[in-house]
Amino acid sequence: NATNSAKCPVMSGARTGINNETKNWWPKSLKLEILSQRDSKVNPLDEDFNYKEEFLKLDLEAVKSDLKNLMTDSQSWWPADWGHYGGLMIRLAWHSAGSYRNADGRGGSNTGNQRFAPLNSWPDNVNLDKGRRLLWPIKKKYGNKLSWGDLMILAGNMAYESMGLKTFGFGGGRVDIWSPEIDTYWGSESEWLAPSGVEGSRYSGERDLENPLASVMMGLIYVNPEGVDGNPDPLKTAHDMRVTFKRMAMNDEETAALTIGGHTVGKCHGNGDATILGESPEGANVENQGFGWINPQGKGHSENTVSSGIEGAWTTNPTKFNNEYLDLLLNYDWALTKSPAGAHQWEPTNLPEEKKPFDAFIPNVRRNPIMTDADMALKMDPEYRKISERFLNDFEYMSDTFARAWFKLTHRDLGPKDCYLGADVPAEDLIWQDPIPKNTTVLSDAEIADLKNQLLNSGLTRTELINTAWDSARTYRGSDYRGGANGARIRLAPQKDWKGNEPERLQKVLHVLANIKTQFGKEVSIADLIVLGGTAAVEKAAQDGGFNMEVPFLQGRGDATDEMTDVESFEDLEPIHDGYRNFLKENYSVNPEELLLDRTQLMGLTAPEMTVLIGGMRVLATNYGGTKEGVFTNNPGVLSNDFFVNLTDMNNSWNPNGENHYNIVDRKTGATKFTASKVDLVFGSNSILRAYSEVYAQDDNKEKFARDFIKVWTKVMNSDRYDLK
Ligand code: HEB
Repeated sequence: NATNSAKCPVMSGARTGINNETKNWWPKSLKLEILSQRDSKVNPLDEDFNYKEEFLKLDLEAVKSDLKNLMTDSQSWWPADWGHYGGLMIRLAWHSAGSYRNADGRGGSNTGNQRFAPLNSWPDNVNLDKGRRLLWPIKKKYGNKLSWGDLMILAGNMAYESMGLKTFGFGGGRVDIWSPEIDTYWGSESEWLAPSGVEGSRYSGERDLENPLASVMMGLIYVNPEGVDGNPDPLKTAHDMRVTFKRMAMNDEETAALTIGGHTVGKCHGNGDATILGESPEGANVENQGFGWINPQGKGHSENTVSSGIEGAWTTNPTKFNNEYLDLLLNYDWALTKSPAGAHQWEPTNLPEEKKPFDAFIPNVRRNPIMTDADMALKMDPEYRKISERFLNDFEYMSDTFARAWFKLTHRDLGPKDCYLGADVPAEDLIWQDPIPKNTTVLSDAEIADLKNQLLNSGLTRTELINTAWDSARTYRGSDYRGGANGARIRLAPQKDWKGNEPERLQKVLHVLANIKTQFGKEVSIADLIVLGGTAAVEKAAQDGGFNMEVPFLQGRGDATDEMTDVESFEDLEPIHDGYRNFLKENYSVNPEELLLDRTQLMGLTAPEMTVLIGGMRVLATNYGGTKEGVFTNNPGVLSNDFFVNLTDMNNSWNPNGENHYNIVDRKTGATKFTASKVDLVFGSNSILRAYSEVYAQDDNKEKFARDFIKVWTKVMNSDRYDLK
């Protein structure tokens, strides 16, 4: 009967739209799940699947030729403008790469994250779902050998090649993720495209954009095409462009080249009412099958397409890579108008009829070209103007600058060149790839043992050796595979002067290492000596703790030079906090334990790994400046599970004593035994971390603790060894 069939079946865990998860009851509980988002259980590929091996089996030339054919193979469900999908494919690639930001290395094209929310449904990504669906037959054909991440970028490249640009090259190697990223902060506004000034706005002061954000609004890739907060003013837009492109380490020339080269092809879409488009892909009904923004007007596509709301092409021949964009922009006058969708755009007032582009679908009808406020910025802003004029007068220079900037944009987050795959990888080394010279020396076991002895007997303390190794390795981030111990850039500016690296101690250690290097009979890199020093010291600390364990050492690191180092873009890698050494450069509005979590996620460690690493680092007395917080042991410098034993001991009480400072007090005697920071105590207060701490405090797990610590230490030291992977 009706009542019965309407009854809700029991399905507890799978119910959507219910807002009472633990996080909602207790918003302060730590977001530990960012450390397990890449769990193998969400990955449908075989456990031993290796993308690198698969990609190398790919017939890249065949894919490229299929992609070129696809460009002009117009499909009835989403016909191509002027019979060429190039513009759409380039915008797809650009938006896939353009979410990258240099501050934390997150975003970008290296994960294929555009398949998932929120990016698949960002207002700025409107109708890119069509682009990915057009690529599906190619993805289906080449399967595991070609990731979505690689396919989207390669499609952009082939679009350019088929329209006449000689691209700079292509490196494969982007490994797809299988669930949305939950570690990336995209801003705290709760409204799409919220203007500045609203609750949670990313702007403060005189238009200071919150770090690490690299776009001006929630749901945009960079700047608002209609002007700051939708108010046209090319000079103000120029400011926003400069700031946002800088956030991904692009200078003025690169920014101008990218925008010019980008808008040399394709068009904007706004021939209709933008307010009546359907839901975005993530919010749409099942029958839409992941398609969003269904357009109920006219054909719903072709000449009725509505995407950004701006309408028109920038150039006379929008399927050709040429210099028409700058000819039109600089040599003619432009006035502010509105598109059929009501969006602000600029149109020429004195352009001869024959320079107007044809309609993308209706034969023999010419339309006014358009410029967005961002395009006008390249004409009105004095700095951009100089660059634009140089490009107008030297198309070859413009093409080369663009090709290089496009390569940087699309490969910025792929890591060092060791990570690039395929026959189209350009031979030239580029400074933003953080090049490291190859080290071809091979040291024998005896030579390594000899060096270890020298390091341990050099007069340096265990702590000095361990901290130097740790500091050189901790800059590693799995978001864009930058940083790490290889290259020994800790010797160079800007790293040698970072407060967190304790410059004085660092110089002292480097001096001793340099002497060992000079006196050693064979070529050995400082990068290897730094890591070997830490490794030897950890091994000694383990032995003193009664654990006869070897700490593995992988040789072969090279030493980079100043000429190979892009100082400015390295500044973003400065550790302004490091929970592993109980270090905070300043007091931040974010909790120290949240900062630890963020760093841990970037380093690619799990929550149990974070736990054992903290416990080990504390008893090894590695705190910044030699402070005593969290050093819950009477034998500092000796590897033991004392941190966990004392943390979980109910004979102690934990008393706040100033900001981020606690006393560990003996309940019976009232004596203060140890002191602690919030980072230390969270391992006893957070219920999940406490569960891990208990594992390492257990009497039967003393040896497991030492083993696990050594394993994670080794993982951190080698996380950037792409030359071996
Ligand atoms: Fe861009 C399109 C904006 C940059 C490339 N763009 C577009 C549009 C807009 C824009 C609004 C329209 C969309 C539709 O469809 O509607 N952009 C912009 C801005 C910026 C840019 C604001 C910043 C400045 N782009 C850019 C870059 C690139 C590009 C960088 C590359 C390189 N775009 C592009 C293309 C297109 C566009 C290709 C076309 C698409 C089609 O055709 O579909």
